[in-house]
Amino acid sequence: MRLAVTVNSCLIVVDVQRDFMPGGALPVPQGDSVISPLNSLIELFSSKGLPIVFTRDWHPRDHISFVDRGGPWPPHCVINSEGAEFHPNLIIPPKAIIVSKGTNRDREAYSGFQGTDLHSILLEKGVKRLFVGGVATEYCVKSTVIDALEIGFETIVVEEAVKGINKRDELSAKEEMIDHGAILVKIDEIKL
Ligand code: VGL
Ligand code: ZN
Repeated sequence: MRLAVTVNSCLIVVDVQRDFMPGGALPVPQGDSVISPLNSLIELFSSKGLPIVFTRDWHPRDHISFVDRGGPWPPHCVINSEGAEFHPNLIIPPKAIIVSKGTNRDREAYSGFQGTDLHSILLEKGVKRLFVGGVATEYCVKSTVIDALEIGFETIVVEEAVKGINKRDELSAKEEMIDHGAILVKIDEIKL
């Protein structure tokens, strides 16, 4: 399947932050493998003047998802910490749109749409088609993709640009996204 980057396309880069990369607080094994394909997409969208959204996990230090509050995760992506920074090799163009999520101490937010302005930002820009990459496939990527599909965006997941924490969960997440209407493509299937 060949898919075009149309004038109403937007690239969504999910949570490519230090804490989700090898050596971070909540690492995705080989999570940094997404950076090079993402940078290619970022340069492509940039050169076409198309919008690029970078979501980031952005938690208060006493966030509900952290183990000390009975949540499943070690502390990660604490607001303004080094671990919350985008990976240093990720290209962040000057016009990048940054969307912070999980900012409410009492609410978990895996999806980039949850408790953010992402939907209205995309509407305002006339976006119809989303290309998505980032981490983790079975958490924030999956939730963002399913929310996007439920809103009605055409949603394309770029295989080389996503990575999961756990192989089996990643596989079922991909099936779940496809069941909701997502299109999975390899990066060289994207028509320039
Ligand atoms: C994520 C676990 C906890 C993610 C965020 O970005 O997929 N996973 N917080
Ligand atoms: Zn988190």
